[in-house]
Amino acid sequence: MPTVHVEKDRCKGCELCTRVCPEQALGMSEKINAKGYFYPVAKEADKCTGCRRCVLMCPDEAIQVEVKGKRTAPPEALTGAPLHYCPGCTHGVIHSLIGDAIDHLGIREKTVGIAPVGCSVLAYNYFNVDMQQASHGRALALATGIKRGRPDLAVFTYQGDGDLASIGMAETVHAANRGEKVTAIFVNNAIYGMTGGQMAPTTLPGQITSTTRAGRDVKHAGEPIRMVELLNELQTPAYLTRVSVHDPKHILAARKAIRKAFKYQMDGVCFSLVEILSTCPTGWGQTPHDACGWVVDKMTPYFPLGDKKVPEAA
Ligand SMILES: Cc1ncc(C[n+]2csc(CCOP(=O)(O)OP(=O)(O)O)c2C)c(N)n1
Repeated sequence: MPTVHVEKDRCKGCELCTRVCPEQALGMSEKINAKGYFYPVAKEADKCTGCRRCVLMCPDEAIQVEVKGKRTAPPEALTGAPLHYCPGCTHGVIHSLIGDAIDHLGIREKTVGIAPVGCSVLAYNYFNVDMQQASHGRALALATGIKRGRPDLAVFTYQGDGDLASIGMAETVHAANRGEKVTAIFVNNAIYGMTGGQMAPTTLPGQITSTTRAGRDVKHAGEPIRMVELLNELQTPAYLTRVSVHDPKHILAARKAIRKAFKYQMDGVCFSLVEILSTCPTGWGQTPHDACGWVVDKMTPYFPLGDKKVPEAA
């Protein structure tokens, strides 16, 4: 019978695991953990089929599943340091997917990541690869220098929408236009998370933020920027795709896209940008579960999922 292992003190009680369990095998604890959160317990353990949806959905690497003596494990390309993100924030899911891609391609020893300024400013603590810290918006300029100096390395940037699409817009467009052979992981949560939930270039029309109390007014603030579509206008070959991590099925699709993006780079094929729709339950003022629903209902109509550009060599 499959066994669910919960590292209870890593859990922040977001309940995303219990929500995605198709058998309702998981429930929440009666007691709190060392951080003060309720954590998942296998209340109906015999119902678990070992599907691993809870493992995929956990943003804190707090759950592993064992089936026939084989236990899932967090990627080696992650350090295992507890993540500082808010409960239910899907930055952690995206970290796991990048770690998975690095492990999958066996490139841990030659990968360099660039941490941004934003909620993921501490990403250098979480990836078990060489990391650099760029000033706000400059990650792709730094990535360009590293990759040109050492073309044998796998270089990726990890950037929020404020970082990549606002202050770093020029760096992004020019790195893509030059066809730098690096991988940009673009986390679109439609808000400036770190600084208190202000409007970002990707904030949706009518979306309430701390600086748009009556909702984004496109007459004054313009329409949200669709980065994948904007970069698709460039002639340079690239891999441009948009994915989401609001449920296990989409997490698997995102995993595929991130693996591909790193593979294109290692094959010297092209610049790649994977835009990932991500939640900000704190900034949006929603529960983690509702935030995942908001991605589907509000974000995906404006930011359609799927490949926008795939290189010919692919
Ligand atoms: C040059 C500069 N300008 C502004 C800031 C303030 N600042 C820090 S993070 C941030 C926005 C981060 O938002 P985003 O990139 O969307 O990432 P998130 O926090 O949502 O993950 C801003 C404006 C800064 N640190 N440096």
